[in-house]
Amino acid sequence: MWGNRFTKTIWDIYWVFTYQVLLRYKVMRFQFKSFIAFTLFAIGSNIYISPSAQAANFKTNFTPEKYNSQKDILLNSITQNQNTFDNFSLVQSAEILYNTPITGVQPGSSSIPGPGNNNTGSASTERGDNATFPVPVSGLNNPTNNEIVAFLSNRNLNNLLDTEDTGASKINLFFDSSIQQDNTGLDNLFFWERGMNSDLGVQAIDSTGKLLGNFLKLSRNEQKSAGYAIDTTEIGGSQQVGYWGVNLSQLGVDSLSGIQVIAKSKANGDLEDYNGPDYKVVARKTTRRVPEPGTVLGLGIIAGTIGLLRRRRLTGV
Ligand SMILES: [Ca+2]
Ligand SMILES: [Ca+2]
Ligand SMILES: [Ca+2]
Ligand SMILES: [Ca+2]
Repeated sequence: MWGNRFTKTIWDIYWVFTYQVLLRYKVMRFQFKSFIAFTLFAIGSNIYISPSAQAANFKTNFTPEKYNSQKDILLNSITQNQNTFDNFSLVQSAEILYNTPITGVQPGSSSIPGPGNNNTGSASTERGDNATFPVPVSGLNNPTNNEIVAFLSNRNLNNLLDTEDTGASKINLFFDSSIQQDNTGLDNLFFWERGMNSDLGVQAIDSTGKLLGNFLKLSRNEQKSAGYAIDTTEIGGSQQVGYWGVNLSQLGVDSLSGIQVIAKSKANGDLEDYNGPDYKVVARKTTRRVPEPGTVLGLGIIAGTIGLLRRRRLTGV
């Protein structure tokens, strides 16, 4: 956090300096050297002062408390650092960029355990065995963008995406509002993964799907128990669900419109096996943006400098 503010201030000063240099360039060329030096310093501060990226704990508050792993488990709120909040942005649209296709479907094939079980493909829509569902699960059909949205745009933690162990996928998920960094110290993105046995790649995207910031691998080893288990259609028993909390600083961005979620697989030519992540994700809605001290300081410097330059021009100094 401190690094962000410091960097912002450095950049504010940098722009003021640039403005001054451009004004004076013709008469004071020697300043160009210090301009270059300060440019390098500003770039350096941006590169070397990176915010800390430590995974934080949170508690999933759900209904009913005495849940049934095959039925609806509704996300009520999240508690983190003694703050409980329920203002979530949910997935509003999706774009499948890649999803290993389902193959070898024959009469009698099924996506559920038992004879004829077909485990090909990658991400599919999934639900608890007796959970409600917005549309039927994709099963042995490749899922559509709209089906993915249907399963991720509600608070039912027993509506999710299931990825086959050797499947690979790359899907853009857009939230219903822009997610901004703020100074609450709370995470911005909250993921749950069935089985606590898979990894998930994440990167921020803008409203056009353009990649922003840095790629982040959420590791199965960093998952903590979310306090419930689910038994869904493609598995024969209940599995514990784990969670990850992600702050925008871990993704190297101040805001995002969505995320690209990535499952890697050696069968797809990737260097790693993510072991088919089975996940749900929500974002914390940004309700207010409080100016950070660094920004206020930086804006003050800009205003002061512009005022000074104006006065100098007026008085002919
Ligand atoms: Ca499947
Ligand atoms: Ca899993
Ligand atoms: Ca089942
Ligand atoms: Ca899986």
